[in-house]
Parts: sequence; structure tokens; C-alpha cells
Amino acid sequence: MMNHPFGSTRTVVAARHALIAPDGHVPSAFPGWVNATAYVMLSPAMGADLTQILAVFAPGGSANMAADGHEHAIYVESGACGVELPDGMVALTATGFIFIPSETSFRLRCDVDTRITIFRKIFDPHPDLGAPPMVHGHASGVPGEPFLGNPRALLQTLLPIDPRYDLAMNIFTYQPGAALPFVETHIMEHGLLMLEGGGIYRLEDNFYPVQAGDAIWMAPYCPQWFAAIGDAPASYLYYKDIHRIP
Ligand code: UGY
Ligand code: MN
Repeated sequence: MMNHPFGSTRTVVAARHALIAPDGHVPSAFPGWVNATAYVMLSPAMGADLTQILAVFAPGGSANMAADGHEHAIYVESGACGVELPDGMVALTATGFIFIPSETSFRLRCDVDTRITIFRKIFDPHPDLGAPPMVHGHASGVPGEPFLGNPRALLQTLLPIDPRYDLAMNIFTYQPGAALPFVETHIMEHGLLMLEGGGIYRLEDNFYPVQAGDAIWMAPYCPQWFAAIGDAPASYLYYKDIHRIP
């Protein structure tokens, strides 16, 4: 039976935004990754300042991540994962997250089937502030706040609101029909993973249907808007660079 999409895909890679749909995923092979598959969703190769990797682990899988000046924010979509750091191990289950400061290399180890998203960025130090410390938790324990007063669009801010951190990792959850209140245009860049449900994402002048599993890149100043469509809530995980004067 033919199951190829006959030369079509929802994936779009433009100069200032991208939509990466799972139908086109091709894995990368990295040294130090065993029973673990990396899909590099976003990277400087497309013009982004961040790298966003989907890491899929089989039971017993592991992955070495060398820091090389990069900091990492990680989210466990499903499964469970041990994060081995120079001074100990952090155990994360589904909805778990961790921020790992730059200069800290680490190893991920999973005993069960696990899907993880890794945001990787070069740390931008502030002359008056120290380095941000490692922090971890579970999104299931982070309350959602109504976004600009809308209780049908809830924002969970996973990392501390502290200017030492030069990035944010958040989860937005929309009830069906809820939307961003206006088309945002801002200097902050986004990397995004659709976690559940679907809707319409406006990126620049284009309106894309999106669904769970899709990754999106929004360059600085990419006009953006989202509306949730369907019978169930839509949610997405996203990265944002913050707290530094350009
Ligand atoms: O934090 C944000 O900029 C967020 N409102 N953007 C987005 O969801 N596209
Ligand atoms: Mn935004």
C-alpha cells in the first residue's frame, strides 16, 4: 500500500519562520547517543538563534550532551528520564522540566520509551548578574495563569522569573475557540512544539493548520497569532529569549 503523501507535506521552511511537520522527520546520528534518536527541528542552519531537538529514547537509551557554552532547557513530553549532572542525578517523569546552565555537560538516560524536547542556546551573560542556577520541576505542579485576563487561555511559566535567566520555557493551553488576543510582533524569538490538540497558527502573512507533534520557529519580529480549533484543548510548549537589551 502506498502511504507516502505523494509529494506533499505541511512542512514549510521560510526565511523568518518554519513549520516542521512529523511527516518529514529524518533523524540525525550523534556520537554518544545510544538507543536514542535525535530530530533537529530548529537550528542556526535555518537562521534561528536556538537549536530545538526532539529526542526519542527506547528503553535503556542514553544521550551525551556536551555544553560547549550552551545552556539547555529540557521538557519530558512522555516517559521518564534521568538527567546525570556532574554533581548528581535528577529524575524526571512526564511533564518534567530542567534548566541546565552553560558550561554544564550532562547525560540523559531513559529506562522506558521517552520523548523529550531540548532547547539549546548560547548563554548571554549580563555584566551585573551572576549565572542562573540549575532548576527543575514538573509542569503538572505549575499553575496556569489566565493570559491577559482570559481564563480560557492559560500560561504556565516553568522557569523562575529572574533576570539571570536569558530564556523562558512556557506552556500555553487554550480551550477550543480561544485565541491570542492580538497578532504579536516582538523581538523575542520562539521555538515551539505542539503538545496537544490543534488550531490555526498565523506566521507572518500565512495561516497554517497545526496539530500535536508539529514544531514551529518564529524569528524575531515574526507576526504571530494562534486560535485553538477542535473538541479538545490545544497546548504548546515554547521557548523565548528574554531579559537582555539587544
Ligand atoms: O510569550 C509569548 O510571546 C507568546 N504569547 N507567544 C506566542 O504564544 N506565540
Ligand atoms: Mn510570542
